[in-house]
Amino acid sequence: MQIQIDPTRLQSEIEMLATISEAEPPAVTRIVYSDVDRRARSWFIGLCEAAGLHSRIDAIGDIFVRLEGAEPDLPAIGTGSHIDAIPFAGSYDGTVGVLGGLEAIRAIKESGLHLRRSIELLLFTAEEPTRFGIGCFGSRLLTGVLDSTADDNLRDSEGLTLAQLRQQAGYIGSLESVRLPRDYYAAFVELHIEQGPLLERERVSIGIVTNIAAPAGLRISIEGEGGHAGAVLMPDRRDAFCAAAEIVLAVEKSARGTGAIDTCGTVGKCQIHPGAVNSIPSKVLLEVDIRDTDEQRRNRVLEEVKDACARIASARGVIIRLELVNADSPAHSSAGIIDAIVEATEALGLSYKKMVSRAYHDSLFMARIAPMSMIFIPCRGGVSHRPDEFAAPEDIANGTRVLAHTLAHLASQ
Ligand code: HGY
Ligand code: MN
Ligand code: MN
Ligand code: MN
Repeated sequence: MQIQIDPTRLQSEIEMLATISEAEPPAVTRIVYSDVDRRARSWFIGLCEAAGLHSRIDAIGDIFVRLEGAEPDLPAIGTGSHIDAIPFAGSYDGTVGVLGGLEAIRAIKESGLHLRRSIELLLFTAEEPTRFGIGCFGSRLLTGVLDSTADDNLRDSEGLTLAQLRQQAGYIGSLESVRLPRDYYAAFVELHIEQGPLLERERVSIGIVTNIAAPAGLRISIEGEGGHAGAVLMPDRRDAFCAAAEIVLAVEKSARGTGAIDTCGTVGKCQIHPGAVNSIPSKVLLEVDIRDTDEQRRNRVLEEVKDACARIASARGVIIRLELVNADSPAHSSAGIIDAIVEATEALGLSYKKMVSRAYHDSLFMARIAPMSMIFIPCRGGVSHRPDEFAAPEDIANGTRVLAHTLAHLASQ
């Protein structure tokens, strides 16, 4: 089954998409429901239309691009990823899966292959947590992990709700209409850069994901007592930022202390109030990301952080409040999908390794409604979420070929 992708076309589209950004190249900033996000989406729909592919958009902006099969009522084979990017990210996280997915579908269409099942590319409205503090809110709504209360509960840093933002972006309709039925897809396969160093280090072309680590998000607010940096003497202080600093180190200590390399703890966001150099911090807000391939081990870290906060609060006389934003279960790939990817990879004469994904992806949630796996390609130095993120054109082409052959194989069944 020979399917010819067009690597030059694909590469130029990846480079073009990278220019639709709020940040100066090579950095990419593209937050969901921002103007650049909207521009990127309409540019993408233009590509689909130019390829003669119909698309539909749901009530939060997820874009579905379908290549009809001979039996359109059968559950389709799904693929997809995201184009939203955290501030000062790179050009490849998510976009390889969206544009590689489009290239795979175009190549299958151009090959003249008539397949039983439809193949559907899904551009998830957002995968990154930047806007609402929770990752994958699109795929959570698509799979019922979040329900329609998200319309008012998800609120960004300016206090705008999901309902307001999606309507401003022109996405109307009820949130209930977003949820996909359980048998909507017969399989879901996502192409993504590894966001880790293993494939490059071991000179392996393709990663086949066996399981996706489970993320948990905490919001921790610390309330102390502010005051003049010169007037309030050290013994009289209840400095919220010093308490926060102890919490940050407690997160690191607990994540390092599980004895497992798969446990990660990060405090990636910190807001200090009032934020003046000569004023003692009275309030601090921390956002914490704790993840692990083992759910129990990850939950133990959550408990240890909670205990540390209680200790720090009483020792320092500050008030510490914890809000659990999310604590998701890990996802396991389906053996059948892994086999299909292995078969396509071997048929293309490429090397591969089975591996864990420590980054989370929309596939973490799609696994709840369809058998899933992921195809990884190497990224230079394992770097991601940085402007110097890089995937070689040959690796992107290899990943797209494997995806195309895997989708065609699954759609013929
Ligand atoms: O954080 C993650 O794992 C994903 O890149 N959003
Ligand atoms: Mn990312
Ligand atoms: Mn991603
Ligand atoms: Mn087979």
